[in-house]
Amino acid sequence: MTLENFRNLHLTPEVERIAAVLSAAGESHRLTEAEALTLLREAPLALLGTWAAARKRAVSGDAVYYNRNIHIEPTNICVFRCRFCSYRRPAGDAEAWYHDLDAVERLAAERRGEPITEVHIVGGVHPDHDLDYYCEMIRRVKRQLPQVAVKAYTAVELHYIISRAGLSLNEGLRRLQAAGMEAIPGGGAEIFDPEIRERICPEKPTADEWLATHEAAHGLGLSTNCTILYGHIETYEHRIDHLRRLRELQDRTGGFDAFIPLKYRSRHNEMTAAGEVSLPEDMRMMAIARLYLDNIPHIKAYWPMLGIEATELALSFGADDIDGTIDDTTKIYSMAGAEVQQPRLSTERMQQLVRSAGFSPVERDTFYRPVSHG
Ligand code: V47
Ligand code: SF4
Repeated sequence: MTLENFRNLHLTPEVERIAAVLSAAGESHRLTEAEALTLLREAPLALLGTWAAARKRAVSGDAVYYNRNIHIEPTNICVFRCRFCSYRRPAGDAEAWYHDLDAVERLAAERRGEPITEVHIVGGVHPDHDLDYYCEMIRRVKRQLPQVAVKAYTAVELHYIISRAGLSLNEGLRRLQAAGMEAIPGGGAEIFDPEIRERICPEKPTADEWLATHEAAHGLGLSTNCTILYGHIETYEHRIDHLRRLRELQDRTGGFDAFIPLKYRSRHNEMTAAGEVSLPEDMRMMAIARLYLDNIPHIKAYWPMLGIEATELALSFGADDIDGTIDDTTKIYSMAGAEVQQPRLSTERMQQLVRSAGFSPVERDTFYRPVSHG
């Protein structure tokens, strides 16, 4: 990419300097935090899109990944009270739900014979269960669906369960892995900055605890994802600080498969007054993630949260993954006011979405291996 390409864009002097560095050094220049911050603040959207899309092509070529998955959300009863959460309910509330182990196993059994490759288990952090219960839940899902990969429990749930068991993270994760857990979703990261974290989710495990949980998982060879919850009361500095901590951990372990920028959705929670950021702002975040997180291979545009049209657009801003078919099995975003109220996409619709953005759809499993059903 030469600077010539951007001659007719109005660049601030600092963006122009970064553009010169990037066009001279290309892939070999690693954005500093200060540069990432400047780009997030000042770079024209067209420039961010061009760079991020070029970086995406260098990493995954034409491919955009999707999978066939379902979510199981065993409960929305939770010991924590995150202020951005529209999903949690206190025990006894009319809108609280709880599926015991038999019910979870039935939910899995209903899917027998379907070509799904992943079950994503996530939910509230229930006060009453021990580590054996969570191990048993994984075993029961695997008993019904032996072919799927179980991606289970955020670092927040894991940290809580394992510390209550009085075990080290390593030992607790090892037991869950032995029960059949193969991957860990990226939730619970929110914003690492301690002041913002204290204001939006004061009771949750700290940033260091979240990072330590993923580091221990990487040490055991578990695949994990990472996220940010952006677009509420945080500043651009907080976002870049968050990405820095993820990039540093990834430099040490290489264990993150994908980064998922989660847009804060503002309905029906205590932070409604924060509002929601605009579509261009979502695309800036997507592009900066692709450019700054040069060591995380996949950037996921999570369609139930972004909406289908924004997801298609995100593929021109560095995303190379759109998550899965889901089949109306998650409520986290619909309860927070996302446009998609019954998240379900056919594989044909996913492929069409990817093609109309100019890419080639590739069905993947949890570990980004191509899947063919022939
Ligand atoms: O940690 C909760 C977020 C996360 C809201 O790893 C909200 O593949 C926006 O992490 N507005 C859980 N976001 C979901 C999650 C996830 C989803 C899909 C794929 C993967 C993956 C991980 O949902 C929570 C929190 O950050 N969340 N409330 C809200 N109002
Ligand atoms: Fe509980 Fe998760 Fe909601 Fe926080 S975001 S209150 S941990 S369900």
